[in-house]
Amino acid sequence: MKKATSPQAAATGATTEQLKQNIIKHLHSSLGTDVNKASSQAWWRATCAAVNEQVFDGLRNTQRTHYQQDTRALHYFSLEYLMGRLFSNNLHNLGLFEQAKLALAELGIKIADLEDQEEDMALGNGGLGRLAACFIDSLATLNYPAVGYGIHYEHGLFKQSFQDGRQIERPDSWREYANPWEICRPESVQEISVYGYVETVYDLQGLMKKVWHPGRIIKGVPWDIPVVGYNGSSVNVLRLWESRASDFFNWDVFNSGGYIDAARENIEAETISKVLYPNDETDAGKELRLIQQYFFCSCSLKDIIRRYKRAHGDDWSKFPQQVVIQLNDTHPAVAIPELMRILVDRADMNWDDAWALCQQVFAYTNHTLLPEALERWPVRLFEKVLPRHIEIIYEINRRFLAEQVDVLWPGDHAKKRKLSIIEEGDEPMVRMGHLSVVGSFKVNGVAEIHSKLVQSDLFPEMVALWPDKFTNVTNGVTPRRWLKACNPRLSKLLDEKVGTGWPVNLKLLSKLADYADDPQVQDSFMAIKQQNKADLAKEIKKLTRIDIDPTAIFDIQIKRLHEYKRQHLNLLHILALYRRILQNPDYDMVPRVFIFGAKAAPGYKLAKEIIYAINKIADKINNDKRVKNRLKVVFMPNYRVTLAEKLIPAADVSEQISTAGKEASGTGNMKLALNGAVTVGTLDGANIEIAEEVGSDNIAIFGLTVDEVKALHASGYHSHEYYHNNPEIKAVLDWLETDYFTPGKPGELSAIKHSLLEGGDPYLVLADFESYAKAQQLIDSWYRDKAGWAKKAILNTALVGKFTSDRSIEDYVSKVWQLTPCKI
Ligand code: BZD
Repeated sequence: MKKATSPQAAATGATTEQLKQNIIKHLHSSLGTDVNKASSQAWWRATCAAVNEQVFDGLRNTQRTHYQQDTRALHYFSLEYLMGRLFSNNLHNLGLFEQAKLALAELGIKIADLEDQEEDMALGNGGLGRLAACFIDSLATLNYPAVGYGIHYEHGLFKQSFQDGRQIERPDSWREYANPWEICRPESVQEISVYGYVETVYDLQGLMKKVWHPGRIIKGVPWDIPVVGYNGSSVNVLRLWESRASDFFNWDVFNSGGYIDAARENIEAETISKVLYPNDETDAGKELRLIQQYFFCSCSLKDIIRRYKRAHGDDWSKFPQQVVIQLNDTHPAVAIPELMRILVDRADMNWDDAWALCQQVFAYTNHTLLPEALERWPVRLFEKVLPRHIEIIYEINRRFLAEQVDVLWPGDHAKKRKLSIIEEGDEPMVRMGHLSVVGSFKVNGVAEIHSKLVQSDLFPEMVALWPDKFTNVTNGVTPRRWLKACNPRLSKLLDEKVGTGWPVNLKLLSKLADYADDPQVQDSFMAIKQQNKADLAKEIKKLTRIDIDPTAIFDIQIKRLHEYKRQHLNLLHILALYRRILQNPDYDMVPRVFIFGAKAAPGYKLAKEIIYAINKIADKINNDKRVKNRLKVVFMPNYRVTLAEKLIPAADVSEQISTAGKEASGTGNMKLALNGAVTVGTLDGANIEIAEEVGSDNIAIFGLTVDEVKALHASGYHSHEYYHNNPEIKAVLDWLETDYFTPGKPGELSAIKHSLLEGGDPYLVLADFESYAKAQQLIDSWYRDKAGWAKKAILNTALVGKFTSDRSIEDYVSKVWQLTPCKI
């Protein structure tokens, strides 16, 4: 008998059937294979091609609508976009995931196997790059006209593996066999110049003009990646520039007989977009990095101006109405003098008008207070690479000091020295932060406390000059990727309990709080967590050969490896637990698995030593029978977006333990809480706002506050005192110097102890140890109460609706960008 079908089910059935036909069509016509012999790669590519039919429809519609309505648009300038995989994300956002799963199942293919065919698009280091990816998702979902601009790196962030516990880096080749989501746009190629010299000439009226004679010309080839908004909204574009040798320049050299030289120039030009710098939070200071920054800024500005001129010709008056550019940290700050150059040298605009225009176009987001991460470029290097731009920067600075600084603080030379865009010294430097503040109409930090510190500690005088320029936009994460797609079990429960609107209205999750005491909902919620943990345990076994107990507490710290993030604080506490177990075989603790995921910058020695120590200690603990499974330590290799998507749904405890004042915001903290993990955290970055939302019963806060950190440093911090006064600290640090964890090789793990004692413990690990251990004890006691824990976990998911990147984007729109949504 035929079953009655609802109209909805019938529509789903029709799409499923159509998808099936399209996949087969693409197997034949795009992949040149057929259902009987297609590899998983071929199935994946054919499915991508079928999905792209819809993606490109949306893209065309969006671009046509924006063009016809001549919309004001945001241009997000970022050196990094940490996109991860796009397959399931695009299917979810198009509302096609279930149908695709069914269509493939009917063809005998498991969708999960196809997902694994895709390499991560890892064009970023960490939080800053992932934030850019979340923001472009939200911009498309909220129908804001926006383009993301960046670099089409041939190699993204290195792949990490371990050899005898030490980090090994291998190149990442994410598009070795072509990436199905990107489209090359040869019709929109740009050319940019570097090196050379500047000539001063006078025109017929006797007016002085500067003419830059470049030493080299480089071609920028744009690759477009469609950014699919959720549920039938816009499809925006991420435009990434690839560098090539300019045809024009090559021919010149070629004709003068320099074929080999031409080939070398080719290679040099192509080097620009070859590789992502793997340093987070340190200034690379390398010539190639400056050229990367300039290359993508110049290409992007020319692209924006080309599009503007198509609608407005040479009338620049509407430019600030139509164009806003957000600088993702200072990395693209060279766009400011570049726009000045285009306006003054090329468009013959007078300086004042050009500067007024610039200051209406740029806005700057600061992501760090760490001194070593604040970008500064040697003036010498600027003169060599961008001789005209350094002149422009000098002029911006001269006017700024004369017209702003000297007016507010007449004759105050100390102020001038402090505020100057050029830092004096043996090696004069360009301060990119200063340049960004001076050239922008808004400056924001990324969490309340961080924005306050940007104003009080980093740019207090700039605040005095322009009090309204400074603002806060707390970070957020896209709930489409970080809940709906990565945690389908929890998503289904949420659909049932709060309705299906939550992916675009995350505050709806607060309805779940009504069920926090409901035993049935508690059971369902924790059963889901348990299933996710079982899945992760299998993955861990597959990747590391380590067996873990899926009923233990899963305690997760995932982020770049950095002293200020204090993975070594976590490690010292693990050592303390291990020691307690050895000293007291009956030591009573809820079994816990500590899971790490982190890449260290290849040149960051101590970070690599910390990885090594964690691996060595893990090895010992995991194989020690006396531990009786109370403790396991796992370091997952090659942490990246795709791994985060597997770890986050399975976390019970989220480690957010940076020294107060050091982590600008954090975004992993938001993802973990959203998926029902309880945070152990300091009052730093967005942890503070998470604590405000979830309440003090549902988060374990510990450690010194920002003010206490400052006071301790001011009064003189002596880490030795903590070492001598706390026997547990002393014992675990001394342990590191023995050969207990590295048989026959004493001292192999002593770098950590050394940095904490002789090194002065700059991030106050020892000062926070005791308080941290207490917070962990609290977690242990909370977890013993099953219903109590379930309630905390549920409330974490229910109460973090604030941290959707949709809210961040709406904040930027109202405080900075002033955009109007454009429905497609
Ligand atoms: O930016 C991070 C901060 O450390 C986090 O606190 C914050 O949540 C995120 C997003 O705002 N900063 C970075 O990730 N920085 C880098 O990756 C980086 C990359 C290159 C050069 C300097 C820093």
